[in-house]
Amino acid sequence: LIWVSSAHCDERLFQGSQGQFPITQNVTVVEGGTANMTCRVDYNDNTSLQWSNPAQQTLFFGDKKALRDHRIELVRATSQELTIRIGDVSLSDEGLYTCSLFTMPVKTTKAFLTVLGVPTRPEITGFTKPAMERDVITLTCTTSGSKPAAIIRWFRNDKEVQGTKEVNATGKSFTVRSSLQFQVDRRDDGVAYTCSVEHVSLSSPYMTTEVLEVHYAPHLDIAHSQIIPQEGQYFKLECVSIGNPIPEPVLWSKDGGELPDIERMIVEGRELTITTLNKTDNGTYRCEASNHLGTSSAEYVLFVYAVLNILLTFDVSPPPSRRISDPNAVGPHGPDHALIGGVVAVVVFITLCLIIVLGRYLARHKGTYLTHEAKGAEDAPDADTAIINAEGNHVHAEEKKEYFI
Ligand SMILES: *[C@@H]1O[C@H](CO)[C@@H](O)[C@H](O)[C@H]1NC(C)=O
Ligand SMILES: *[C@@H]1O[C@H](CO)[C@@H](O)[C@H](O)[C@H]1NC(C)=O
Ligand SMILES: CC(=O)N[C@H]1CO[C@H](CO)[C@@H](O)[C@@H]1O
Repeated sequence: LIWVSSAHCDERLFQGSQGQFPITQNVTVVEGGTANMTCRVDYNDNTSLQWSNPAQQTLFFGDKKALRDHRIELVRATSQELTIRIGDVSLSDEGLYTCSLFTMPVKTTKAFLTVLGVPTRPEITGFTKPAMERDVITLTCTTSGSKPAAIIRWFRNDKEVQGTKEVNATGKSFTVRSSLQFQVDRRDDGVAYTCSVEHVSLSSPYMTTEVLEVHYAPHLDIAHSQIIPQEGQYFKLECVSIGNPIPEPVLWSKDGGELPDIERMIVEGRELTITTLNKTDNGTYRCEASNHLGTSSAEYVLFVYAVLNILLTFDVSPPPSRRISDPNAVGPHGPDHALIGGVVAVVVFITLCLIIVLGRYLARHKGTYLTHEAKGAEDAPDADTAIINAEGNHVHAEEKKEYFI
């Protein structure tokens, strides 16, 4: 600064602009933008300034335009400054520009014009829609026109994953590719893959997202409405299926054959409903479904418990809310009175047998039940039947225990 002011003060002492070099600055501009190139001298006695391009062609000599290029305009031409403007800059405009001060000898200073190539929006290729499970696919994200080379990042949903990078120079700019190769499985179905392009010329990254669709063979499961299906209850099996495309229809069968054609059994889509369970319903139920990739099935072994219901009704009589039952459960539908009579007879017999068994079981734990055991033993008409029933229904005896607690 001291030197500058003294130069101004001692104009006469200073022999013109001899010894001075013009001052310039490097310029960076985004492709398509406008570059202002400024050249200054601190002291000048009307010596001309000149800008020339990297090809050494003169652009402006003082305020005189030398090159016929409509993109290049004069901004300011004074004895101390020559500023020009280059519009619609292209990558080929990049290079060393020279500002010359025509003293004797000529003094020159160079300024580098950097032109940034803007990357194109990323494109994702290699998507097969839909992909089949176990297919190996390669997703490639491509962006071209960047200078310097853009950075590509991949995200699986929101989690970053590493791709394989490849950079190729095309002319003065770069084509950048990044590939992801993987074997797809059903967990990739519906997953979003995002390619993000970052570059110095972009204020926020460019992003492209593709959602993967994966087709896979069905997988079936059977859900049931009751943990302990009891005679007379409403019972529902649902064939729960996953698969893409959704496997449909669902086919039901029982013990390897067709479902019995009875009113109590209703098939509606993936649901099999038995309105009133009967001992004759026990067996292996199977549902089967397929899509174009395969077939799957699931099985449910139904054992209809008759005794548990009786125990709860006759022996323990817990409040209805404590009974194991589905809220949707429908109670036994009133069969005719003769039938009820028969059932009651059977029920009473089984109950008596069970009282013996349960009495024995409970007697080991609680003394108060000894009376029941004695009474039951007396009333038992047939010891063998009692034992057979006892063994057959051991499970229910344990179930019963739960209701006592
Ligand atoms: C201008 O750019 C050129 C080429 O990139 C470099 O060599 C030089 O140091 C830069 N000058 C300044 C002042 O930054
Ligand atoms: C169960 O089915 C059999 C034969 O279909 C029938 O005789 C019996 O009464 C049914 N039992 C109940 C509890 O509905
Ligand atoms: C088809 C089937 O599983 N039937 C069974 C029903 O339950 C009785 C016992 O109560 C078995 O003996 C059957 O085999």
